[in-house]
Amino acid sequence: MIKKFLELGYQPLANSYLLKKNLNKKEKKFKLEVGFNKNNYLVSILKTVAKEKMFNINYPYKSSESYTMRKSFKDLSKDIKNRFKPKFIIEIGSNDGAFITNFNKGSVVGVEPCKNLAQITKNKKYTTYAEYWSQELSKKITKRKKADIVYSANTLSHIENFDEIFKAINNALSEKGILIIEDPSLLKCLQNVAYDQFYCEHIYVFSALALRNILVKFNLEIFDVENIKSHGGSNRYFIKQKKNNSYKISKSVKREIDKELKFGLNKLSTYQRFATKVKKSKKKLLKIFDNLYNKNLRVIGYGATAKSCTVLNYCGIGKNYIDYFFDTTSYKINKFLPGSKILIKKYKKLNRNEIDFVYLGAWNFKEEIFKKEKTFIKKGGKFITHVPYPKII
Ligand code: JHZ
Repeated sequence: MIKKFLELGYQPLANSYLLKKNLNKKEKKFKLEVGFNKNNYLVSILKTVAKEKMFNINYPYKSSESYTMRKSFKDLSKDIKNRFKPKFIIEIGSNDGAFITNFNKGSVVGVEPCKNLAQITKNKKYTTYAEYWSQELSKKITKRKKADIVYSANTLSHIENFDEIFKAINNALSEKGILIIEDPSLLKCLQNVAYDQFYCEHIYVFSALALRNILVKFNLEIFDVENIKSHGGSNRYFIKQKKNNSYKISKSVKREIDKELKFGLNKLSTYQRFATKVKKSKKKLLKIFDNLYNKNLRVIGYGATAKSCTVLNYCGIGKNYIDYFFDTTSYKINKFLPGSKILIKKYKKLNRNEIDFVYLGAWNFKEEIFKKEKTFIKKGGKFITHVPYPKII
């Protein structure tokens, strides 16, 4: 039984950046509502959008755009090589290759339905299937050899059909093969009041509790979990087939689940409290923007993220408050954020003579951004964030 606990208004598709010529066209919007399943503790958005509308020939998000993520994938690749010594790896959602390019070409295969991204790794001669992950594809890829590791970062939370995903994974895994997935942590999302983790692409925000329940049906179990910093706090789950006795269940699994239970991720009331905090967060953020507007201060945004789409449209923040966004991603530059229609400009170092305040759309990369913008900060430039509560820093 799914209980709705959060309403985030009518939202456009988060990664559907607008061309100037389309600014006056009516955008397709959907009702963004989030619910809690009392039976398996899964948190999901209530209305989903067809995958073809989101992940197609022109996906604008590139994992390699930040140093933090490049380093995270590189470090993980080293760990995987040392700990598991895999001969064959499949990545589901290989994006622009931030993970697979750390391995030898013959030992890894990428699956990436967004054709513009798949082409990037194809050009580097990495075997890449520009298709959606499915049982059929899994059989095709593993016809000759099964995978020692199936890896997927920030992708399984984007796929609606668990049956198809996990049956395909079970087919792909070798006898001792394992699945490693990482996605934003629901616990962190709630602790940070990071309601912008909810948008069309994030069908689910997983807890270890919910994931454990879902995996049971597929004879899969979590044997290790790591809390990692990516995307404001994620979990990296190491998962094996039940019949695979090569790995002991680490204490980390119980520790994580106990933490989640202590916080109340198994109770609807926890989510209702979160929803109240979200409403307060909106009020507080608008107050900050109002104040800056009244003082005629120059405010821009940093990182035209998918997450920003939720915040800007839920709070009603537009060109009235933010002059433009800076972003490094070529696909986004000179386009406009969906809904709010704020222009995205090609990134250049923040200049204190031109800018007073900067809204952190990419708050999850705060450390990386602050390092880059040392001079701006030294000269009195300030940032605005809504995480964990709206404030100026
Ligand atoms: P970032 C996307 O979400 C969509 P977004 C997707 N659904 C998902 O799950 C996550 O990624 C993984 C820019 N930037 O990573 C680059 C700068 O301009 O928070 C990106 O456009 N300068 C698949 O969009 C954006 O910010 C910088 O210095 O919420 C970051 O997007 C840095 C560090 C980033 O994901």
